[in-house]
Amino acid sequence: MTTSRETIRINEKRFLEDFSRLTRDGATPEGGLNRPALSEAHLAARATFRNMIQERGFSVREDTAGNLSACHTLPETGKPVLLLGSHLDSVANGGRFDGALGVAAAFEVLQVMRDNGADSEMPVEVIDFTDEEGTWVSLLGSRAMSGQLTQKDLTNPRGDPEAFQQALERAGLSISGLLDAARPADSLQAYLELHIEQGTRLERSETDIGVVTGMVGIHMFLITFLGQSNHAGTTPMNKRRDAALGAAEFCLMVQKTVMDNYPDCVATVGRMDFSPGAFNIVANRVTVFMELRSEDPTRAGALEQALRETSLNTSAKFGLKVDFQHLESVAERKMAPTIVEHFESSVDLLGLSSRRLPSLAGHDAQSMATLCPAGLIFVPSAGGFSHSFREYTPWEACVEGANVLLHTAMQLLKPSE
Ligand code: HGY
Ligand code: MN
Ligand code: MN
Repeated sequence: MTTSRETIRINEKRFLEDFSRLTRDGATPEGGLNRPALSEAHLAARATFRNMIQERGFSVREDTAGNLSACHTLPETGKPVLLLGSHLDSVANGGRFDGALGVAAAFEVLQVMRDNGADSEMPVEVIDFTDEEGTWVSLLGSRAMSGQLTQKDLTNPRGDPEAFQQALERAGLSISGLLDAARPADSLQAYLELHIEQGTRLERSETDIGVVTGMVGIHMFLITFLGQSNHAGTTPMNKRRDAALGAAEFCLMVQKTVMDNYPDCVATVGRMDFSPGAFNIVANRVTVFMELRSEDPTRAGALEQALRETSLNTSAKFGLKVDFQHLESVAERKMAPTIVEHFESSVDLLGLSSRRLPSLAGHDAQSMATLCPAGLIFVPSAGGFSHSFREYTPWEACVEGANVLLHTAMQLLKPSE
């Protein structure tokens, strides 16, 4: 016999309206989002969320890491809080669904629970974490909240400490505030997140929901090739110490090394900075931004070592020097088995299909897993596209995901019999 609780569903119209409102700031003509953390567009999106929180009669909370939340009751009730959320920041020229869907779904869950008479003491908080995408530092806000952020993480953010300081000031934040944002573990009951899969496994297997078992570790490096700048016209080709050649060959070797020997890992060069950076000057300095990912820290370490050796061989070949600097790492994490099971029982209640899978993307749930039981569900990504304006998830799939989030939150909040 279905109880009335089991028939509760999200308000689809309000959910769509809220999602549309949360994806207006920084919208791109192609239909994506361009609001890297602490940019004007991102701060506008936060102001929009803050207004929505106040309009709907919830309390606004912002911690010293800039994490912005809607609280049903202020955390002073002393009860451990059930935290739901994701992130409103995007990558440069990213998609509409990465992060924003999770914040909108969590906000809808908060509202529909209140609509259905959840008592005023219901300790539920909906959060937008700062800089999940690592425009400055990966999972910045959730690592700050979980007390994992160190001074070292903040010394050379993406190689541009000055720009980081300006961004912090723009947002009214500070390094000391970031390092002071940790929450006590006993203040949280659990953390739940809904996110797009950003891959094709769900779509290919025609599965409604992905229940995430864990996330890969992510390791970021700056590899700088150092040569000698010289005239592009008068310097013979065989007399050059051209940093561009070392960087280019290294980039190709990253791909070859992984595909030949580390098929269980991925590695990416997403940016190269040339200096002096002019048509008519042989580059004397090229910085390669490289990251590698693996579920297994030992494999990640072995791949790093292999690429360090490769960088030395490549630089020697072109008469260069090389500096291989570890920038930061996000550790691989497992999700709480109890939360996995709660998600799966919600999937069953809703008559949906699900499969357990690891996440090859990083998520705030990865940080939160060190503080409290954390869980993450995926909804399918059309064609697997993400970090691109092509990112898309059919709306009915978003609604299904939000209902799974809702019923899992209700299970966790249900007073124990
Ligand atoms: O990079 C990632 O895996 C995530 O989208 N921040
Ligand atoms: Mn994301
Ligand atoms: Mn992302």
